[in-house]
This record gives sequence, structure tokens and C-alpha cells, in this order.
Amino acid sequence: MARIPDSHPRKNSLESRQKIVDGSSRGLLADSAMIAHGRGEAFDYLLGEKTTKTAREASRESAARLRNARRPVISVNGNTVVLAGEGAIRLAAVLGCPIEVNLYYRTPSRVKGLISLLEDWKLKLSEEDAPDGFIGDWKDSVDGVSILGDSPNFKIDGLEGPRSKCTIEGIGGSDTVLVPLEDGDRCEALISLGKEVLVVDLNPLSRSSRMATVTIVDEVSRAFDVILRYLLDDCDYRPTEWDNGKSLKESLKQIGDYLSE
Ligand code: PTJ
Repeated sequence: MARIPDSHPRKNSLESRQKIVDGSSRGLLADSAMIAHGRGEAFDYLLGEKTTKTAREASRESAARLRNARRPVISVNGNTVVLAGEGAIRLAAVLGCPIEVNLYYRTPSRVKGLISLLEDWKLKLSEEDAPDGFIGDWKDSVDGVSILGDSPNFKIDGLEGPRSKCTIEGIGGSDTVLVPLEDGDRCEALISLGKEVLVVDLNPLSRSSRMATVTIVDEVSRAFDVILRYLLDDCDYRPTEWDNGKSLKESLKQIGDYLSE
């Protein structure tokens, strides 16, 4: 792709699109990945393509819940890996938790391809400087992130088909799941297993947004960056009695406010 100048008003959006196009041509994404991405883009446009105050609060709450969790896990699908895989690894390294590739349209070759991409990024990230505020050995922490998903040994009760396949070391045995671009049925099944489900979804009206314990209405790579900062800079904040319905209403209101600005 031709280099997009920094001054281009749609630079981030064009670069994200290209990641989806490249991921698709490498066979890593579902056939409908571009449709899902387009829907996300439309909502992001309505939110001004920025992290809103409400999204920031939801990310703060999610960071606190992940920090408090006994067994947190980050569940990723194809779109999340190509758009925000590096961010997911940074979060997992800070939390000391696994990442699990868990796909709606599961095929063995997609699972293997996405795991291998994440393993490549781990090698790159382990050579980077630690993020500001990180205490410990960054290389060891990145190297220690397990990428799960190719050998499922657990089934999510109440779900049929490939979406139910996961691992006991990851989603199956977790108490808190950070799961961007989730589907509503699976979100509901995870909640009924007693897990806390932290969703990132630009659509505040989606079923997963409405089913989740906490919904971050933000673009996934931006949300991961914000969560990372809260994990590292805001250690005293504790989970609250989160009212997710109220937060979703505020996100919808912010769309209205942005349009009437
Ligand atoms: O990789 P797979 O097989 O697990 O399939 C992944 C997709 C995304 C294709 C699949 O889960 C799917 O079809 O998802 P949906 O039902 O279209 O839902 C995607 C949701 O994510 C929509 O509500 C979008 O608004 C939202 N979304 C899309 N892109 C982003 C996003 N939310 C945050 N950041 C994005 N970049």
C-alpha cells in the first residue's frame, strides 16, 4: 500500500482497512470480516473516531476487573488479531494471562495462522522497551504469554458448534474474559457460566454489548491502549458496582451530542 501522509484525516482508518485486506488475503479472516469491520467503522464515524469519556470509564473499570481477576484471559478472533494483536500481547504480558484464539468461523488453518502471527509479534515485542510504568522483566513477561486455542479441551455449555470449543487453561477455567467483537450468544453463555465478560464493541446496540458485564464502546486497538495505561498508572482504582445499561445509554447519547456539535 502507498504510504499515507500523517496529515491525511483518514490515516488511521485507511491503515486499519489495509490490515483487514492483508489479513483476508493471507487467509486469516472470516469471509464476513470486512462486513463486520465496515459496521464498526460506521459506528466509529458516529463517535468522532475517538475514545469517548464513557469508553474511557469502561476501560478503567475493565482494567480494574482484569487486575482483580483470579484467572483472566484475553479471547481474540481474526479481526482482533490483525487490528490489535500487538496490543493484546502487551496487555497479557502486564496481566500475566494467556491469550486464546477463539473463532466464530473456526477452521484449523485460520487458528494455526493466527497463533503463528501472534507468536511472531511476541518475538518482536519482547525486544521492545517495556511500556512506561511496567515493573519487572519485559522480555520474560512477553515470552511467558501463552497463546492458546489450537487444541480445545473444553466446551462452553449452552452453545452449539465451533464457537463452543475452547481450552480449560484459557477461557474454560477463567473467571474474567476480555473479548472484543464478541457474538451475543457466546457472551450470554459465558455470563451464564458465572464469568465476568468485558466486551469491546463499537456498536452499543449489539446483543453482546447489552449482554456483557462491562462494554467498552471503542475501537479495539484504541481500547487496548487505554486499558494498558490504566493497568500501569491506576493501580489503586477498584471495581465498582458497574451499571452497564447506563454506560451504553451514555455512549448512545455521545453519538447524538457529536452529531449536534
Ligand atoms: O474471526 P471470527 O471467525 O471469529 O469472525 C469474526 C467476525 C468479526 C467476522 C464475527 O465475530 C462477526 O461476524 O462479528 P459481528 O457479528 O459482525 O460483530 C462484530 C461487532 O464488532 C459489530 O458490532 C461491530 O460494530 C464491532 N466492530 C467491528 N470492528 C470493530 C468493532 N468493534 C471494535 N473495534 C473494531 N475495530
